[in-house]
Amino acid sequence: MAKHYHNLIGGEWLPSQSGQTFQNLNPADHNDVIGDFPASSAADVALAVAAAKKAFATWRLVPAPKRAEILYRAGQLLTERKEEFARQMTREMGKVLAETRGDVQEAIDEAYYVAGEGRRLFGQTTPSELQNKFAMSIRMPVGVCAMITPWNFPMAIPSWKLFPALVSGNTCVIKPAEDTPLSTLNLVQTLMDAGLPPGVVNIVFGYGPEAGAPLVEHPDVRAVSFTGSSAVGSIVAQRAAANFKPVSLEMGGKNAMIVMDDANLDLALDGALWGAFGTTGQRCTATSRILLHKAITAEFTERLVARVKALTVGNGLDTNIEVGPQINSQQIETSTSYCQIAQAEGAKLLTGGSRLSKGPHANGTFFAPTVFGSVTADMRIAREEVFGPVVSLIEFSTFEEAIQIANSIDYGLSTSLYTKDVNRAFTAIRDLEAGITYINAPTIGAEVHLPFGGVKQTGNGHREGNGAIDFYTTWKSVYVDYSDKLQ
Ligand code: TXE
Repeated sequence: MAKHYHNLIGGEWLPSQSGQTFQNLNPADHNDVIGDFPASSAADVALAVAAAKKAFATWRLVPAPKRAEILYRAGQLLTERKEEFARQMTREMGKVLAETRGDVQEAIDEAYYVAGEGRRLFGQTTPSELQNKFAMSIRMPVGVCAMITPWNFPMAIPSWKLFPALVSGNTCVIKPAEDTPLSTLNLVQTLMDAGLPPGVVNIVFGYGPEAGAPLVEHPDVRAVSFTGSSAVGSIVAQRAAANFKPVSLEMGGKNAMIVMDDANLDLALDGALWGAFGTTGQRCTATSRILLHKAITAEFTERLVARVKALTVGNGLDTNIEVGPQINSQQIETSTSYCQIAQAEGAKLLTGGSRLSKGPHANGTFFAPTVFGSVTADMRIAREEVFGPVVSLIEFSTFEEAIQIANSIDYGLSTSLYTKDVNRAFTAIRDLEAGITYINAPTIGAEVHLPFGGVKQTGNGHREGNGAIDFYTTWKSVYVDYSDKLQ
């Protein structure tokens, strides 16, 4: 019997106004139904925004250190519930248990980091031009904030958005991805259990065009934070701009790992496996291009393909499994289609390349870990985001050529260089066009207290990590004139 879940609006769990629902399935086993969730529409969004607006009147007056205490308590509760939530997340999202534990841990880290901000939220004092006049600027909350989130980090990403918004005195309406509603519900339920007052965070479940779009457009929503595809990000940005709302956009990546001829190849191979096949390649920071110096191409390729062939693919709850399913059949279609395009363009399929649908894979959306060799920088497989377990190997001759290839795409999120040459390492840090650069580690994300974001079509700035408070606050300039006369 499927469990029925409801929207959280003003502290009450409510079905959608229309009564419509959608089913959430385990991507590793479609016979396993996670539950039914409300398919919300503009009417539900309107109720949620009204509840958030009402709650803002009092939440903004709660002192920031007190707001922070609730987040700290939420961090403690998440720690107690980590294993339970990780297991539920693997069931609904598919990635292996070690990774879903990491996803919950990100939310815990964010809670403790942001709780500290409650005692900072620093403003500035500055000299005035006039005598006996005190000048300062203070941070103010922006009001009701909307969060639209994807399915690949279903607890971490909502926490990066909700927690800094809350400590800053805002109230929130979140619309999580339709593939992972339960993990976001678990996060918000924990906030409520930690003492968050009703209406301060509201959830509307449902599909993007029906529930996400009216949220972006609602006149009482003052800021919008979005993570997802570039196509939807562009729509969200335009709709938000039409209503003069600030918008934070975190979108795709086509992240390059450069392996020089002096690199520690054992380290680079481990990094390549984790970077390309962790989260089944469904990370915005996934290593999807490995740029190999011609002196090591043959050895690296042979060793990588052997390791990839040995990866175990299956249900992420089984601790022997290294790669879980893709989230849904749409993502399988995308991976399949890019594998066909790559071969048509002349790339060489070295392993994988198709859906796995027999035996233990029969009821889920599994894709074989895939490696393409002989890829050139102009091929679509080298330029466009696949968001699946598919990696391309591109050979280069010089360090300068590698940097040029790495930068030759429309995205700019995460990059990495494997070398022992300190001069090249620092040159790469300076010249790689990306929000994150790793030396001797794969293209992964950043810890919560560092800025997270990218350049070019990846997004519009570092508005997560330690840049988030800037997004969720606005400045007020304040003067106190103590001259008691006209100056
Ligand atoms: O993302 P969508 P999808 C990329 C990745 C993947 C592709 C598609 O390339 O293959 O996106 O994934 C909501 N107005 N990333 O389809 O559609 C939607 O309901 C308002 C990269 O899941 O962008 C969900 O909550 N909202 C990414 C969220 O937007 C709308 C992570 C993202 O959905 C909407 C995920 C609309 N018109 C996918 N349409 C990353 N950067 O990590 C949809 N949504």
